[in-house]
Amino acid sequence: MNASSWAMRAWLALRAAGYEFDEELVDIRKPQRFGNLARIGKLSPAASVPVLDTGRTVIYDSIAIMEFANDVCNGALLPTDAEARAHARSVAAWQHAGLSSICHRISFESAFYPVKRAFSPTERAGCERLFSHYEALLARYSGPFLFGAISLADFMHVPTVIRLCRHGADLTRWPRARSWTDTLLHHTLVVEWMREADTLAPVWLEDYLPGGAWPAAPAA
Ligand SMILES: N[C@@H](CCC(=O)N[C@@H](CS)C(=O)NCC(=O)O)C(=O)O
Repeated sequence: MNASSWAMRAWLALRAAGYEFDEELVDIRKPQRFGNLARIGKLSPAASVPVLDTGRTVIYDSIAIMEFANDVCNGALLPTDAEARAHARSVAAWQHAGLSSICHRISFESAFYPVKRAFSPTERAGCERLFSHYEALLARYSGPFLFGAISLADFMHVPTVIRLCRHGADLTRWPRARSWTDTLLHHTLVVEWMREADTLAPVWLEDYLPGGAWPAAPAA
């Protein structure tokens, strides 16, 4: 729960859809990661988490699980207008297909570190690009979520918001995005996940600090 942003996204969408499922936590810390993912590989060709087994079908990618969540609640998690829906899917796909390269060393795992480092200039520029985009979406669709009502696009971006906000991202220039991040971070499902994730031992990633030295990190 403090290591897989993909699992969190799928979980948020399924819970928001009211889909009932049993959870099985998979420990993806090394070295047990390899054996545990090999076990997942027996039911899913991707051998990754998250994976949803409906009893009839194994759905093994977060975006497919999220689309399934939207389907089981009759499309309530995407806009009704076809163009807005395609736009929301673009925002979700952007995250899924590569947005994690923005501030990639500020990983989801690092959101749970007791000491945070400051953003580098490149990371600060990445945050600006991202928050300007959120601000524009919130202006276009009038908030309070990216496409008006809460949608898969918001759930897809929750872990990114968490990792950047927990590193003290300054949102003063983007008031709509600031209020959106506040709303998201206080969403009952996000609070439920984070409450448990915050109790777990942090998963240290060596590339968090330049040179990999830990824990002598400067406070952010
Ligand atoms: N595209 C996949 C990515 C899932 C993914 O990368 N999960 C990681 C854990 S956060 C994993 O299980 N990786 C397997 C591995 O490293 O072999 C999805 O969206 O579900």
